[in-house]
Formats: sequence, structure tokens, C-alpha cells
Amino acid sequence: MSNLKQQYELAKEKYASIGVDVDAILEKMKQVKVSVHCWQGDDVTGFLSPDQELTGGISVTGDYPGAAHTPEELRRDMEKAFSLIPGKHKVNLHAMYVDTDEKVDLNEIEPKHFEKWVAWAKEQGLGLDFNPTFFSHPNSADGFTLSHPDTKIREFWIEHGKRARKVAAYFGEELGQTAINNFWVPDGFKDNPIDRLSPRRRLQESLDEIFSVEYAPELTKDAVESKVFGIGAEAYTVGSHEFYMGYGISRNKLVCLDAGHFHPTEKISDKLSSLALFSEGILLHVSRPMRWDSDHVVIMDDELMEIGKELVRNDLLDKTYIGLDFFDASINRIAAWTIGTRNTLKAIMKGMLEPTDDLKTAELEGNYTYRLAMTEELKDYPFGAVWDYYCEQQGVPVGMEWFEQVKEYEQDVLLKR
Ligand code: RNT
Ligand code: ZN
Repeated sequence: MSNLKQQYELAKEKYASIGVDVDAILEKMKQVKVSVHCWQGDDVTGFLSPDQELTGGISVTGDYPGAAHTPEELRRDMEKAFSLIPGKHKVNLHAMYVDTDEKVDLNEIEPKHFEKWVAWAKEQGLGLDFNPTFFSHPNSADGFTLSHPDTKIREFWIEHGKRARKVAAYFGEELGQTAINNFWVPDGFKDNPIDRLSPRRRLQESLDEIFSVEYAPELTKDAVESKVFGIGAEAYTVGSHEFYMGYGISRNKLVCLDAGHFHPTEKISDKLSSLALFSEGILLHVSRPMRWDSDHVVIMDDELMEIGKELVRNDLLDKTYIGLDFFDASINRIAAWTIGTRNTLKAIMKGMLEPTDDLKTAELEGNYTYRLAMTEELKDYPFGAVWDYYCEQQGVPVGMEWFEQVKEYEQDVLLKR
């Protein structure tokens, strides 16, 4: 028996003693899909107009060598990352990642401009998700898009939203997996507005117009993502949390929670159970805010573990689509994907490796001493042995072996760009 397998068998016994079936958990883990965001690979630049500066109140810092400059490079980099991550996953594209020789604007995009992505996803056995891009464009230069007071500008963005949905439906059709299409709109004011209502009314009307076409949920589902503030929109964001809670629930849309889009002491882990009671479904943007919506690479911190536990304890994995949203240009970008995605999967596995029913019973009986004792003991259970074995079983590197591969790839590919 290999050493890893031996460690695994010991871990299995230990978890079995508290009623946790580890073999069954490995089976469940194989079903968990994470939507890996393409934009970590090129610092949110895209291929529509790569010379256009990044706007929308988000920001990427760092100049680590090796960013992808073409769709081919980006795909190759993502393939590398996926070879280091256990399981079969999805790729999350933004409209600005068009892959075509045609000069095409956001209000002109069509499924054909994404054909190469689809062919690649098929070949790799990946799903695709999508996002209309409401930023980094001359028509968003003054900070407003779907809520813009100028009808002409609003119409441009409404057309973009409609076309983005067509692309998402095409992904769903071609790949046989629902493509989640996430609407994040950066609109907001730098300083205190007089009229907070009218922009929100315009955003509501624009979205209603975009969503007036029905698509089968097997093909695509729409999500809406709120935010508390952005750079240059510190005073007021049109698409606030309350706006999209109301909008998403009344329109049967998925509500997207980004871990960085709330006040610093607010945690999305605590929002999941409430939202789940009322919403059609949930989209997560797993991210790591540091003092603000800084989009740091996801680490195994308390909040990530809490998200994993909440998904498992409340049986939300079927209702929740898990996406990532971070962008760090100061480190190797493939390592960034690998660390963030592996951590997200680990957090879910940690959630699964808990005697949930037993703990729920104890809580119901008022046995809070047991609840505390068990949850503390669990922190020392041999999670690592289970994770390592899962990686081996899925044919991906165990432990720091993945890092060696990233280093090699950096030498052979990234540094030659
Ligand atoms: C911005 C939102 C949004 C973007 C991506 C690129 O604050 O989090 O999800 O990060 O669409
Ligand atoms: Zn996000």
C-alpha cells in the first residue's frame, strides 16, 4: 500500500469513529464544480480592447511576468492550472474575452465570437459561464451604464446585456451544462448624490428589458451581483445589496454574493442561509477582501472555512454555484488560480468532514458544551491525509509538488513571453 493510501486508511478510521464516511465524501467531492475566472490570467484586460484601462472601480496591482496576451496563451495557462486542481470544473469568461479577428464592440457580440472557447471547453471537458462586461469601455467612462441618464448610452448597454445572454445560452446548449450569466454593474457616484432613487429605477428598468427574453434554465441562468462601493464610486452604488436582494428575489434570478462586496465586518457566510430561504439560487464570488474589496487570492482563513461549512450544513451545494473572483498580478498567475481553487475545494471538503447531524442534534438538545468540544477537537483531525489521497486519486499533484510544476511552466513558457 502506498504511504498516502496508508495515511488515508488511518484518517478514514478516525473519521469513522465520529460517524463520518470519508469514502462517500470523496464521491461527493467529485460532483463539486468551481467556476474558475479567466481574468486572473491577464489582470482583467480581455481581448476586446486591451489598450483600454481597467475601470469600474476595480484595480489590479503588480507586474509579475507572464500574463497572457492572447486567447491561446490564456487557455494554455488555464489548462496548466486545471492539471493541478482535482475534479472537473468550469471556466468563467467575461464578454471582453472575445476570440475573433473581427473588430467587434460590446453591443455586437455574438456566439460566433466565442466559438473557439466552446471548442476548447469541449475538448477539455469543461463547462463555461459568462459575464457581460459593463466597464473598461468609453461608454462607461463617466461611471454609469445601465442606469445612465442618457437613453442612448443605456440602450448600448441594454443591447450588450441581451447579447451576453444569447452567448450564455449558446454555451449551455453546446456544452450541456447551464451557463451562469452574472450581471455586475459598477454604476455609482463618487460624492453624495441628491437623487438616489432615479438611477436605481433606471437600472431596474434596463435589467427588466434585458431579461424580457426567456431562456430555458438548462441553458442559462442569470445572476445579479451587488456591491457596497468601488474606487471612484465611494458614496453611492446603484446596484447595492438591498437593490439586488429585491431584484433577484422578485425576478427569480440567482443572487450573487461576492465576499468582498460588503462592509468589512460583514461576512457572506452568514448570509447564505437567509438568502437560500428566498432566492431561486445563489452564485458565490469567493474572494478575499483585505481592508477593502481588494480581490486577494483566497486563503484558508476562517471565512472560507465558514463558507464551506455553511454550504454543507445547510445542504446548499445543489442550490449554489461556486465562482471565484480574485486577481493578483504580483505573483505567478497560475499559482494564484491553483491556490485559490484548491483552497475553495478544501474548504468544502472540510465542511463535509464534520459529523453534521450529530452536531445539529447536540445543538437542538442545548448541549452547547459538546458542540464546542467536538468542533474544537475536529480541528486536529487528519484532513490533510484525506485531501492528499483525493488529489492522488484524481491524478493531480500532492502537496507542494504542484508548485514544482508551476515553476517549470514559468521557466518554459511564461518567462519566454
Ligand atoms: C467587481 C465584481 C465583479 C468583477 C468581475 C471582473 O467588484 O466583483 O465580479 O470582479 O466581473
Ligand atoms: Zn465579483
